[in-house]
Amino acid sequence: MEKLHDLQEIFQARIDADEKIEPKDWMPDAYRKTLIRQIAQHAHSEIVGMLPEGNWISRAPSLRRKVALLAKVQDEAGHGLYLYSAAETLGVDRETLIDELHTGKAKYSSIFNYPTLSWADIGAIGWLVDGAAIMNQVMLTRTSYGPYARAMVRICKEESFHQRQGYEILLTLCRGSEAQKAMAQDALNRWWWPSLMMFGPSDKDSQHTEQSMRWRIKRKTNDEIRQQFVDATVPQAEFLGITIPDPDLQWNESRGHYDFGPINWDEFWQVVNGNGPCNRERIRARVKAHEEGAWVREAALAYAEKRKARNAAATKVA
Ligand code: FAQ
Repeated sequence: MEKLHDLQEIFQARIDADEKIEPKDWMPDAYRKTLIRQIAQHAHSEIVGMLPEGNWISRAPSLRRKVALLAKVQDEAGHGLYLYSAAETLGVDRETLIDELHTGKAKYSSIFNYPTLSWADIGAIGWLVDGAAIMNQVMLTRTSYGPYARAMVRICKEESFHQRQGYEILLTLCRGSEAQKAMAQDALNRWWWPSLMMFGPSDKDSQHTEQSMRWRIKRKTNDEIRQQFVDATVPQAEFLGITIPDPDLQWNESRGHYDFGPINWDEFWQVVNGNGPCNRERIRARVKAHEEGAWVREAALAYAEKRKARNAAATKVA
């Protein structure tokens, strides 16, 4: 018992000294569990996040837009792969994680349960959703678990390209005809509040924040990053010339931040618990893709087995 207590003290001292924790290091079970939960949720979000945008690849308005969107969607698949790999270093296997997604046991970001109704939505996702993801993920490049922190560095660089391609789509629409500007405004109206929800419940209702901050898995609270996002995004909306759909939004001189209106937490929990506009459709699409890709996994595994056998035979001969 005493030994466990010592290990925990040493572990916390390493965290407090900003050392990275690596896969073979001792770590408390709850730290491991929290990381698996968060990294898996993050990986699932990247993979499910391909669906709303994938919906527009064949309808992109020009070849240039199509190439950029294709590259972005492929990047999200790559992010999912780095993150599943980071989760695997904690002793969980990928099949289990994917199974938990497909059976509704695992969560993924609420934002991907909203539909993409117009081309402007692709701009809004890049600008707002990738913008929100970056705010959160820049903090995670300094998270205490080494493999997660390192995956985040590359992911952030790619997300930053995504954010710019989204903003540029909206800038083009907002400098275009009245109808194009109206499309951009409509996209902002629909994506603004769900984007603020991405940061998770407010600090007073967040179950995990306090402990995750102590372990330096999280470096900022949900409300802190949400505020940072609002402060950075309001001037960008002003530059576009479109209006954030919040009558309570105003600069607060004494706080040095924008005040904003109340978030509809009932909607958030409905979406998180499987009752958003597209939850069922998203999981159905993922399960279908997994089933249809079974032959690829089988072929890859068979090839790996064959190579292993060939290498073993060659070693024997030598
Ligand atoms: N949606 O106590 P907290 C992206 C759950 S990546 C669904 O505050 P925590 C890239 C939470 O899991 C977007 N569930 O939890 C891209 C917990 O439930 P549990 C994803 C949510 O972990 C762009 C419960 O509520 N990014 O977008 C959400 O300390 C474009 C209580 O919450 C990440 O995952 C939500 N929004 O803080 C891809 C970043 N919020 O597990 C394609 C890594 C909370 O106890 C296109 N994750 N919940 O059953 C994190 O930083 C954290 O996990 C938070 C939540 C901040 C999301």
